[in-house]
Amino acid sequence: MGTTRRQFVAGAAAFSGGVAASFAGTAYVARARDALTPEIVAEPIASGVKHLALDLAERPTALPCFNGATLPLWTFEEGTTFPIVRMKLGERLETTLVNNLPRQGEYVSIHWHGLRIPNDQDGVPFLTQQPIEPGAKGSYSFTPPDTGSFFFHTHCNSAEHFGRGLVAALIVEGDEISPPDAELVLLMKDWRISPDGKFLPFITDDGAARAGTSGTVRSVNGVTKPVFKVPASADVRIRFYNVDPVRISEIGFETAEAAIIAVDGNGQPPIMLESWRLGPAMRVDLLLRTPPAGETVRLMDYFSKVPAVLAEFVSEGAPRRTGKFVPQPLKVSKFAPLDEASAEHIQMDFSATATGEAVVQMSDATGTTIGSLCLSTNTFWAINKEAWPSKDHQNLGAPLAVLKSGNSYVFELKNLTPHAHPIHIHGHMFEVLGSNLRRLPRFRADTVLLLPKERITVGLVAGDPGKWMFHCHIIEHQETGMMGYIVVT
Ligand SMILES: [Cu+2]
Repeated sequence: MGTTRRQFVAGAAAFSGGVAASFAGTAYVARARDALTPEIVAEPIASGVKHLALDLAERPTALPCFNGATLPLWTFEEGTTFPIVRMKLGERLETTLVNNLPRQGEYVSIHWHGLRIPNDQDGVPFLTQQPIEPGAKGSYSFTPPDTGSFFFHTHCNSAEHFGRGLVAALIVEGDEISPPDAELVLLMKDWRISPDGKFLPFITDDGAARAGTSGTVRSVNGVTKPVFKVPASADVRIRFYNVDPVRISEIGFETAEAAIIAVDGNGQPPIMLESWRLGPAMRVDLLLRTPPAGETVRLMDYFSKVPAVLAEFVSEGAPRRTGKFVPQPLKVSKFAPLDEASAEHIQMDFSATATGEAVVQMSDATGTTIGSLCLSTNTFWAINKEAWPSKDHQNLGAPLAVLKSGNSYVFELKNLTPHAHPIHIHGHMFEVLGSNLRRLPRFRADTVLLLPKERITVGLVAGDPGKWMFHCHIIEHQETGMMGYIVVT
């Protein structure tokens, strides 16, 4: 034998489909796709209609992580804090929505994060639809073209909406070649709660002008360090979501073997997991080989100075699998191939505004004035020197770029700030091509974490015509200027 596969991959300078990489100090190995497991494209597995009725309202809720307090959450339905909506590839999603939020002027619209759906269903107030006012109803109808772990949220006053829990998973099934032994959906979200059990302000100038205003209580599925029972010696699929508006995490298991099988819903040649960074809105699907019965595995967040336990998994029952862990890849979605040779290059600079710089200089920042009308009065951030919204809803300003549907583009995302920014594009998936700071595997994503001072190139083939938002998903950054739109004609 001599050389193990892992050593071979790690030692190869360039290896088709995979690279040995260092992820900002944390080594991981990206495996090349096994020649025996070619990519299989996911095809529709069902037809018909999936109905979803959303009733956005304030619902006093005592989550386990609230330590006995009951907080006025805003949720999509009675009885469930984070709905997990499942549908099958090929089904049409028909959503009805009623806005019963308790505040006058609290407009809503639903954005279906990561889904390549027609622009008029994308759920951006004023840009793709009129917002739905309190007491009013709305509807959405589309057939998701891709399988994967997606989610939905509102797109106006989002820092407060995320802060009050208004977020839900949308899972499009049909990507499994063979089913795992079990599946878990984990939604990581912090809460901003005072010691006496009240919500703290969801936005602060001080936070918005820096890395964001952090939560005070951590949770996964509303529980601090939840413990999950899993089958022993089994392959368990974990759909991990970072739905916090602020937190950047770097997840990994302390002991067990696991592989990344999808990023932002996109099936990937499995990458053995050492750790993986997720900014707000980013998702990763993992396949975990659980230990023998009676043993526990801990999912950690290594990003914080002191690694934090996110969740524990306790194995039980008869072993499901023997032999070494060979992660089964997922089926993949169809994408028009990126033509890098002909691609037009477009620069996107992410920077602070003069106001943002000034706030950072202030030591005693006061409360803020982010309105619920989807406009902010403070602009701390800009893309290509334009802060959103520059004027008002009737005058959106120029698009950041005008693309032609079907043509290939390479964006150079340049972070001129000392903070990380998870950059999200609506209605498309980027192909991450490279970074000036680190070696990355090539993968598809709808949200790319741009580290301080980093330059990342991403490719995309322009999709459906329309106005597509392009913004940082640290919600306070988005709401204080780091947002714009791209026109596809
Ligand atoms: Cu940002």
